[in-house]
Amino acid sequence: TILITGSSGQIGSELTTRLRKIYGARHVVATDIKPGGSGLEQEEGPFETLDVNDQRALHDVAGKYKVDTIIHLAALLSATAEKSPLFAWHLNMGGLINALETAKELQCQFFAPSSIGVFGPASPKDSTPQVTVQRPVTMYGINKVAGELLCDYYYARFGVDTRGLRFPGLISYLTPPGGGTTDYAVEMFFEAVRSRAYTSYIGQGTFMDMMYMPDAIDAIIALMEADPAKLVNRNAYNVSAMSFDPELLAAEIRRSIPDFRLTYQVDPVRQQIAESWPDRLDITAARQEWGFRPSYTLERMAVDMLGHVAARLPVDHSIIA
Ligand code: VAH
Repeated sequence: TILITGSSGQIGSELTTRLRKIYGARHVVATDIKPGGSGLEQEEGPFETLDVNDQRALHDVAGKYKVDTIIHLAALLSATAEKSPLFAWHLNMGGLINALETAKELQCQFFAPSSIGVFGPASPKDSTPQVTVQRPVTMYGINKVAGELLCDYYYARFGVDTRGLRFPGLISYLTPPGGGTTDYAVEMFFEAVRSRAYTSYIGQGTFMDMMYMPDAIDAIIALMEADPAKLVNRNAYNVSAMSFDPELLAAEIRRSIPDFRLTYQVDPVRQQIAESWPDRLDITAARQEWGFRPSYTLERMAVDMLGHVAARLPVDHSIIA
């Protein structure tokens, strides 16, 4: 049985649905601090309201369902964490250590996402290596570097089978991202369909790694099912499917919505975060150690995204060429 924390978040809501399809709804326990679940789950399954900072509650829920796998997604993302750094430290680090302690006590396999946010200005920007300088300048990045080291420690010291992925910006049509820096890419798709115009808070020429949510979900499953003997970099693998700036994304959207207009109103805080991150990751280790291969390119993602967004928004669908 799998326990997911943060199951109503951007990754959690799609991962819960997918895992219930694969392993059976009753084998996937969704938990979130928000009561009642995301409402997106197609298959009903167990849900528990859970604050990951309450270790006793976390341990009790995990024991109640006899879980053997913990997927710990509950956290604050980069922009939100910069607004409340102390709260972010306590939630991101307190939640993680509680989840790791529970995994240790119940001998669970463990997954926690890391991020391109672990890299900072001193890291190589292009083809950022799997192993390189990690001196992030954001509270979120600090949390993710500490998180990677903690997960490696629980593996080396206590034998907890911890695995992680350094996610790029994730793009999905089901659940809006919550408080990230890469969220502009998701917003651009929705605004393109809604109003055929978008004002980007990230500046022209600011490249970041990105990936479509289906590829992110596939990567989590592939990593968790990978042969442990082959895993060297465990916490956490560079993964990415594409790299673009607002201009490139807008050009792709214009293939379907020719009169789409992009303007800029740069948000200095999120622009500074974005500029501290890599432009393009090297994903060799993930490919070599567990066969990571994303299937959505920017072109293919844009067509799929626009189709789904149009289907969800009350607009006349003829605007999609
Ligand atoms: C964020 N979407 O923007 C998250 C992610 C790499 C970006 O960590 O904070």
